[in-house]
Amino acid sequence: MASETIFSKIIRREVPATILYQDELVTAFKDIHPRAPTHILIVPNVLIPTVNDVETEHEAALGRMFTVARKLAAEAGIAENGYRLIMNCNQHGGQEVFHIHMHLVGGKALGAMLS
Ligand code: IU
Repeated sequence: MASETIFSKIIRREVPATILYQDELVTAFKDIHPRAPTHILIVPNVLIPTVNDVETEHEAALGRMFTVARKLAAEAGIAENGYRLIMNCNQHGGQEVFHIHMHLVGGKALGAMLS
């Protein structure tokens, strides 16, 4: 079984975090080291270490991550100007915490990522 990360403790509210949204499938909280004026992490409550471990049984949580991203982007006032959703996978993708998470980043012009 995969090892828990600090994100499981945040989900269970055992360690402090600024939680912006939580339901039975996902939790969203402010990134502790924001790289933009808005930087939120949206995570499934169940531990999925990397995108390589995603199974069909996770599809409800993965879909909810997008609807929560849309809702939080609107609440943050960044929907119209736009934002970026990022999921890093393993070493080459720059993944540091092995509990999958969607970065919702915005509030400034981010430029082209793949140039
Ligand atoms: P990555 O995609 O695994 O590289 O991103 C991990 C993110 O988790 C990174 O932006 C950290 O700042 C963030 N983070 C956090 O918000 N709270 C924590 O306790 C830890 C990491 I550890």
